[in-house]
Amino acid sequence: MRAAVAAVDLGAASGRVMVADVSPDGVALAEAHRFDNGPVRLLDTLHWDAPRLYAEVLTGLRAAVARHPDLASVGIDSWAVDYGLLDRDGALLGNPVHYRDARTDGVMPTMVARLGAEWLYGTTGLQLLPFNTLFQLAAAADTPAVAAAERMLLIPDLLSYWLTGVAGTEVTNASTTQLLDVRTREWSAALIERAGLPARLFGELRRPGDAAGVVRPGLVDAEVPVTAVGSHDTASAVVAVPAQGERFAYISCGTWSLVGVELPEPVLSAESREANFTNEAGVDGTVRYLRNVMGLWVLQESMRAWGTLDLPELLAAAAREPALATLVDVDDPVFLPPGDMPARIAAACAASGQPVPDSPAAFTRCIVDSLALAHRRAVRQASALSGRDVDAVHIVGGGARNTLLCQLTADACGLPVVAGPVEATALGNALVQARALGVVRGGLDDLRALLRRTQELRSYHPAAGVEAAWRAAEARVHPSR
Ligand code: ADP
Ligand code: LRH
Repeated sequence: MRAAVAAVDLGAASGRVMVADVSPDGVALAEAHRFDNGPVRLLDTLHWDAPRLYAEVLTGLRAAVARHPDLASVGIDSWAVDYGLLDRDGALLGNPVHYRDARTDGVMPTMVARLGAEWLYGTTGLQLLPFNTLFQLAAAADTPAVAAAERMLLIPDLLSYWLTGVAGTEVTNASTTQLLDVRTREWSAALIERAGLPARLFGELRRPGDAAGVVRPGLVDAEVPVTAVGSHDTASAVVAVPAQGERFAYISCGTWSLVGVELPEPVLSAESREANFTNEAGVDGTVRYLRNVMGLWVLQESMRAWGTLDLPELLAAAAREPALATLVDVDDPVFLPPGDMPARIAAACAASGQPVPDSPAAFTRCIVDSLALAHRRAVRQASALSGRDVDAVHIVGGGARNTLLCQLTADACGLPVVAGPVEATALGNALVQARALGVVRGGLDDLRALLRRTQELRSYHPAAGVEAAWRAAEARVHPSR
């Protein structure tokens, strides 16, 4: 038995519609359509262009159906936390706001003080990020849009609604809102009430593998069902980490680096809260225990400032620069909003008494070294806080193509790194659909074994004798810890 399924995967920087040909022997992935994504500023607010994203998804699905008239299913995933509000007629109340918009400035501390940091962590298990949906909705609570809204749909659910006319909320992405109960995986009515949010916004939850409607007649040349997948991109990416056994850490490495381990139960200790680790809902009831590391965003945004387009050339030049010459804390919130990253890096270097990088290659080396260092910290903390031993680090996503970052991450962690698949998110999305169709069977171990058989992976081994240099580097960036 085999089937072709379409995986719609929207990242913060680019989106794609991939077609996966899945059978019990393996999975072959082909691109039907790829398009840019990014913020659009309207007056003072940073938005996503949701109608354009929908149009791009349709273009991709039409191309997929043209190649596979028997397309068996579609699944949609995207970045987390952002949402559209629908009125009582199902109309969108304004273009969704981008999570990097400044409307949440100052909201998180106020809300956390009101709710209590311990209670909030004990209820949701989530790391504090200023853009969590809880804080976005709190920032918008007094707007006419919220007053008129009947339903909040996260981005993949919004696109799914436009395709099918059926509204639903998929649970892995719902877990990133900081409004879900970490134990029951249902909306936390107590939290929604204490946060002063309207309960009507939070509708029925779907699980990965659930049926989610059928693409409306006339949109594509076939009757294609939509299947709920791990609609949080990181949930789908973790499904496709080609690890064997459980002693692994993963880095889903793209705009963000999501660094952690997969667990059967959440970790809700005070130490975990203080280290700002999150317990997001994974596929098959797993817990994605991880922390957000600022990721390749810093490099993407620096390249925008330089007007540089050739990433491989820039990385090759960075590889020739001296190692660990300048280091910044990439997780400093100063790097979160869009803007002049090289200027912010230069300011951070000057403030810490380091030489300021003097070329794009030197800046890039600083970013990649600093990111590898942040990977080391997060991998080690995830392991220590969860008690899960880690023998290898898997890097999936676009960052798996960055050979310099992969090698430096192996060196920094003192562990072998397995890089790939680059399109892990689309693969995880597709495999969950294929399993719902009965084309493949089993748990995550079985899906991962299938990927190991068919995906090209590359291994990096830590260089000998570099631990002291990375330990010293960590002490430079985090002197007190
Ligand atoms: P997202 O889903 O967050 O948009 P991706 O997983 O698509 O991110 O990864 C995008 C990142 O992959 C880019 O920021 C870039 O740094 C990296 N990348 C893409 N192509 C290459 C390449 N040829 N060499 C090295 N890195 C690459
Ligand atoms: C990665 C991601 C991440 C979230 C962020 C908003 O694309 O989904 O897991 O924290 O976007």
